[in-house]
Amino acid sequence: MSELKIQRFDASQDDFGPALDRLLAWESVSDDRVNGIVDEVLARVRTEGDAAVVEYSNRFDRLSVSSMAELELGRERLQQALDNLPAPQRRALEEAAERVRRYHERQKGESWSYTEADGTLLGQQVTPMDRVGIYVPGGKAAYPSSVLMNAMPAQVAGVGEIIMVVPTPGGVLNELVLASAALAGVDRVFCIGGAQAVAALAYGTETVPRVDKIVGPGNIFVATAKKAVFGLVGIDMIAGPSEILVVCDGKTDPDWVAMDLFSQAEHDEDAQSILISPDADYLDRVEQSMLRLLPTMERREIIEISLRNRAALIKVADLDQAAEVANRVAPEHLELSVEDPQAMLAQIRHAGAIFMGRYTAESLGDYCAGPNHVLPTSGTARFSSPLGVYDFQKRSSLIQFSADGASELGEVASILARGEGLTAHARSAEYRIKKG
Ligand code: HSO
Ligand code: ZN
Repeated sequence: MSELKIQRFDASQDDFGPALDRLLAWESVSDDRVNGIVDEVLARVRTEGDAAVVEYSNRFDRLSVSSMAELELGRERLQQALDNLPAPQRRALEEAAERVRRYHERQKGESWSYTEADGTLLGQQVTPMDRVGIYVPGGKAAYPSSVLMNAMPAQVAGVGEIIMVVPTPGGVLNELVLASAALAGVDRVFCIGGAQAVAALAYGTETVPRVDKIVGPGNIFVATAKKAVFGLVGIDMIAGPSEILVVCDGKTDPDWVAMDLFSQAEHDEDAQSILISPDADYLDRVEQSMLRLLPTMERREIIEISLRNRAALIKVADLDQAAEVANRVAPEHLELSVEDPQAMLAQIRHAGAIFMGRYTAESLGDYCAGPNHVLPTSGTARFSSPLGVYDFQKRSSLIQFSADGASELGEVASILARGEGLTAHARSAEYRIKKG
């Protein structure tokens, strides 16, 4: 364990740019074998419906069911899971759900309109989606907190029906996942997973209703299937491994920062943890903390591989340069572990979530602060945002002309339409121009 060496960089060195690019490089794997399997699964579920889903579930999840009905759990079963939770767990889950709900209520987009002087009304009508599907992974990445984070924004948006799919390898149900689904307003649960679950949601089967959008993380088969059905249905994002970037002025307890870095590293071997500081001694102290704390960690094997392969300690000249580097990384999670995080915030442009000040551990955000923990990864925070209520709402434009308005604007439309050679457009506008 003691030979664990974490990569070091100095932002003032000439080759820092390319070195940082190499550190951040992430190949989203998608090979021909996976594509072939997914294509076949999608095609069979599309044509054979329930029968194919049942067959794949029996094969991949080692089940022996004969109908889709056996793979469905209703609201009562979810409520039962919630009712049977130990009281402290139930209270914690309820508090988290309440905080997540309150935060997301603020994101609700509202319809708007305005009326022009001639009585013309223009606006935008916001409506929720009718039905969405939430994919919840099984096995080691079955996070009840992710059920809340994916379903609650849909519920707050007013989505008509929320369908959850979750694989149950060997038939084992995760009671906390079911309890979270009850709290987050999930309507129906199907114990199916993989590409066959994505296909069932996208195409619909005799039993699984077809949805308008599919959200939630999954393995490479799920991600490949989501990409393939995109267009027929909406999807959220294709998430890469988790990342954390901590900027520290050198005054936070090194054990705290070490554990914050571990908290992402323990997610999986490909997770990335980066610490940036203007204080080189501080980087040493955090590294010492990591070496000392690592043997005490339950998931030390995963943490060690993640740190060895993808972690970095970066020395910068000052906090201004730290902000520059952070913007280039555009991390999923950014901790500003500094004296005056508000002052530094003005320099931060790209990050999925920004955790401000020494007390703000990322893990609070993962579970219960309120904001969503489904965040853009792999630098995609440059152009995308956390999962939110807006992902489950859509907008329709509203246009209502008065007679005067149609007459006046008809001239403009007519000229532009004739310029495009579209005579029906022109005449349709011209009919409404007042004569004389
Ligand atoms: N940090 C993860 C979310 C999570 N953490 C779930 C614990 N449970 C998202 O990057
Ligand atoms: Zn986490």
